[in-house]
Amino acid sequence: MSQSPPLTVHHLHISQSERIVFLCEELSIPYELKTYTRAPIFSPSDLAALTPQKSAPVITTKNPVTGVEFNMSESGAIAEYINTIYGDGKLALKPDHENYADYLFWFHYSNASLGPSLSRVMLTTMLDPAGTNPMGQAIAAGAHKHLSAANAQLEKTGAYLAGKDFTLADVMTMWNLTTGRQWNQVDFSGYPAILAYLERVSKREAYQRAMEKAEPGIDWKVALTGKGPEMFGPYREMLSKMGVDSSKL
Ligand SMILES: N[C@@H](CCC(=O)N[C@@H](CS)C(=O)NCC(=O)O)C(=O)O
Repeated sequence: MSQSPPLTVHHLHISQSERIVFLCEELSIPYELKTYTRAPIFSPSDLAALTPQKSAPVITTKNPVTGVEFNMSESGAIAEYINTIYGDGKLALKPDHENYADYLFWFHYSNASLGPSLSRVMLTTMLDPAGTNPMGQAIAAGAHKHLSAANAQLEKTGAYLAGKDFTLADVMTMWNLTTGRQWNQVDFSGYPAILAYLERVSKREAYQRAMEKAEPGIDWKVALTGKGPEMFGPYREMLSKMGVDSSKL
């Protein structure tokens, strides 16, 4: 679309909104980036005021048909919106592509299965730090199941989640497998195809630009390793107040 309305991306540090910065860099579209610091865990009030969800990411843009300005949350919806309205659909496989089903599956898998399985690990870290509760063990096994599925798919494609083409599925999933690990300390050493994939995607200039812009305060390359990044500092402090010694996790 040649006359696309101006686009503002609201990014909360150490959050899945880095996906949207990555997407804009991949598409090489103009956007204004506004960044926010967690307060200390949840959204600060100015970000929370933008949508009823109070979450990140958010975009502010104008309806291209009516010209009315609006805010939108939910990263998967935002990714599809930007890719369609600003990116001419470049990062979506079309229905006549042989990997269309894979594309849809892995695009949705990120927020529907993989992400929630890792978030549940975050919760059991708080509730069952020793890992002795059978429910906690089932949750850890669930995360392993989803990571194994992603690992198997990447072993098969040797490239990206939907095959040889880089797509929105990869834009969505990178956060789960990198910075998102500041919220769950899952070791990826047993998933070699995922680690190779992280190296592959991180070599994309758009990813590097996005991480420099979105997270200038962190060494993002640590998140490409098996051990992964350190726990998010304010989260560690919160755990400590709850009596959880995160150094033992
Ligand atoms: N499913 C939503 C989840 C949004 C979400 O929970 N974002 C987190 C950051 S990872 C957030 O904004 N947390 C701060 C808060 O909820 O106050 C999406 O994909 O955008």
